[in-house]
Amino acid sequence: MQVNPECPLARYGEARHTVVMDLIARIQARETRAIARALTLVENGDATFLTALDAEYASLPHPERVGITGPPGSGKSTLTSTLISELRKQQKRVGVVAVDPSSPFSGGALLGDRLRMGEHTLDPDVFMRSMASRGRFGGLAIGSEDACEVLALGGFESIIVETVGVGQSEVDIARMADTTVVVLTPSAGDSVQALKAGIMEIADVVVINKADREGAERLEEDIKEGMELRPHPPAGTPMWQPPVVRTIATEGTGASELLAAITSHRAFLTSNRLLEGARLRRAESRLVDLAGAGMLQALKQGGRAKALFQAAKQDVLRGTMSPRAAVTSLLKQLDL
Ligand SMILES: Nc1nc2c(ncn2[C@@H]2O[C@H](COP(=O)(O)OP(=O)(O)OP(=O)(O)O)[C@@H](O)[C@H]2O)c(=O)[nH]1
Ligand SMILES: [Mg+2]
Repeated sequence: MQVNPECPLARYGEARHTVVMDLIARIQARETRAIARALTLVENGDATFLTALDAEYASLPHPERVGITGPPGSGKSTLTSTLISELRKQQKRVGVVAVDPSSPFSGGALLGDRLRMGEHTLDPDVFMRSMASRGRFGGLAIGSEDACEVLALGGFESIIVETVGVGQSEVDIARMADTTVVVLTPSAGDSVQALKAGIMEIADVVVINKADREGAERLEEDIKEGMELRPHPPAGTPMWQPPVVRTIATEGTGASELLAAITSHRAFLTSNRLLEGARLRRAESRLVDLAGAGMLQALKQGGRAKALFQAAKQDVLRGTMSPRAAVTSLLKQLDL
């Protein structure tokens, strides 16, 4: 392949350019191995690949995105597997990314998810991958968003992002989804914790999984009480009342109800023209994330920004400047 010198990839050299362009073409041809390879490159923040992915941005489809979050072990992966079965009944190709903000390595999670989603591993129209945040500037939210773009390029019509609920990270990832499903279980403490963590604020659909266990009734009452405390949207904005769905993921019970709840939330977004607003917020938070990551990289990588950063650190260390004043001065010197 001839390298066009105008192409932003040219600086990475001809061989690398060819490999990456070939990979992009194979993703578009829906080759599973190419998608897997691309997600490894995304995980490692591979600049050549990300530049090539960015070049496809204008033509990327916008598949529906569902976020599934909740406490560790609440049954998110098992539930995802049942949801995949429902989506497959509608002939949709499904891509799943399970992101684990708590662990720097994804090996264990991957193995576990293979077991839980095992029935789909041979289906060429289902792609599943666990991801960790290692080796990236800007962390998990950026990597997960890039992963979703790879899946969109690979022609998946439905994307599910599973995240463990451990704080800000799952709130970040919830912003990436059109519909966020919060999974709770009747085991003691879950609901209180979830309410405290503000997870209920991001829930479009609430699932009470492990409904075969005692306490589902009480949990539902707690959830409904908690929901009343949610902040109201500005007057005139249509209000969505998150449905509460009971499931037994290990048996597939409640899966079709869950998909129905997700579908009706999507219909609500569409009929009230809210999808565009959600995408605008997503674009904004992505720009903020990337600007932050870019800034960090610039400050650490070298050149003038790094020199100014080093000087600022010395000023703070000597006590001649407060950290805030040092940053203000730094931004001013960088014309920002
Ligand atoms: N009794 C019962 N067990 C369930 C149900 N759903 C899932 N489990 C079990 O709960 C355990 C955890 O399930 P996972 O699907 O891995 O949960 P997870 O939320 O994805 O876990 P992490 O990704 O590690 O946070 C497994 O042993 C499942 O078999 C359910 O409805 N009832
Ligand atoms: Mg899981």
